[in-house]
Amino acid sequence: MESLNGPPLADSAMIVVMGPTGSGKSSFISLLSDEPVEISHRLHSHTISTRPYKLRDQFGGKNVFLVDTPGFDDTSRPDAEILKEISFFLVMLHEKGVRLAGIIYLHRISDPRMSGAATKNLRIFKSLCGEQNYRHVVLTSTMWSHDNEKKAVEKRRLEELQNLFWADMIRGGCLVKKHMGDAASALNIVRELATRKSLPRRPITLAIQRELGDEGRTLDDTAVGKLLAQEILGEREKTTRELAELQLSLEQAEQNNDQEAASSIRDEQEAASARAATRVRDIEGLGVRVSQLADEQRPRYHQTIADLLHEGQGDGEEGQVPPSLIRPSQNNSRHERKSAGSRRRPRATKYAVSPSKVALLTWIAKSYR
Ligand SMILES: Nc1nc2c(ncn2[C@@H]2O[C@H](COP(=O)(O)OP(=O)(O)OP(=O)(O)O)[C@@H](O)[C@H]2O)c(=O)[nH]1
Ligand SMILES: [Mg+2]
Repeated sequence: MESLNGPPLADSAMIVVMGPTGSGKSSFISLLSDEPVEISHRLHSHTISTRPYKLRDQFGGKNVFLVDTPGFDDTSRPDAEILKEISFFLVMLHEKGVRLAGIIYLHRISDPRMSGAATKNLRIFKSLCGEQNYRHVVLTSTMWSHDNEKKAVEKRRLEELQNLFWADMIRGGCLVKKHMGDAASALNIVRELATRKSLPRRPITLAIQRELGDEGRTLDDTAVGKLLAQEILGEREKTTRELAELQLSLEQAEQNNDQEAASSIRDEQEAASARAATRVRDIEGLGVRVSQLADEQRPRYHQTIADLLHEGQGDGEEGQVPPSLIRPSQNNSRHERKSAGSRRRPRATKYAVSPSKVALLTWIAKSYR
């Protein structure tokens, strides 16, 4: 393992925040961090959205970072891409000996039933985490109503979650907590994992960190990779059935000489074929080791770091980012245009770097050269 120089991580702990899209991960983090957190802001897929945020409070003299992650089943990005991004980040933390204090898994209690997306996110989370780490997980319900009648329904929903969907995880040691939407409630949940008393003596090793990092497996040979490949295959079979049905409809429309219907069916066929092809590529893309993942992820880290610096998300501390990592992107024309006519020194010449984020991302991007 490398020594912890550069970012102030030697005496820090990370808590990863996971959960379906829209479960309130970024909002939860924003209650406890002074750094700007993107909430419901669609990040371009060429930047990374697994990002650490330093909390304003310390716990037993330790800095604590909450790591925001994208949810699976995001309509704008394939699950395989999201898994690669999260896995790489987690494995890098492990390789560098950064202490992981636990995981907060969020679930929207206002949802009337356990949707396909919620079930998928939970399954993926369990495989990525591994049962041996359940005692470092806080299952957290979010978005509780203030109305008493609705709250009573939500309480029954929580009981059902505990008795059914979360039962095995609770047996394995997961804690269950309610997040009431305010900072005090969020802090209470973080405290469960971050206080000196509750910090595990040795850093936790998640299943994905062991399999991909320590055992050097390819992502498709990890528990979570296998699970995701199965999910993608299931979706592909659905698309294949859809294509067969569309073909029958097309033949029918042609027999009836209905040109308009035939043309719209052909469009649907084209879209479905493209979806099927993407799924094949997603499965093939999972056959990577961590060094290949690093090659894939590094350009996106460079892009994110450049974006953060240009957006001025630094907290005013002077740069620790090697200039080699600040690669002006092709999309930086907006910034370049802005600074071209200005007398002010362009930001990129004197970095206002947030050590808690930019330096950490830089540090991760430098791995596996
Ligand atoms: N009522 C209520 N709304 C919330 C709460 N937390 C978040 N929201 C809202 O729910 C929406 C989604 O919240 P986010 O924090 O962006 O959720 P996320 O899990 O980060 O979503 P992704 O980044 O898309 O995966 C936003 O409109 C928030 O304002 C909460 O505790 N109560
Ligand atoms: Mg978010």
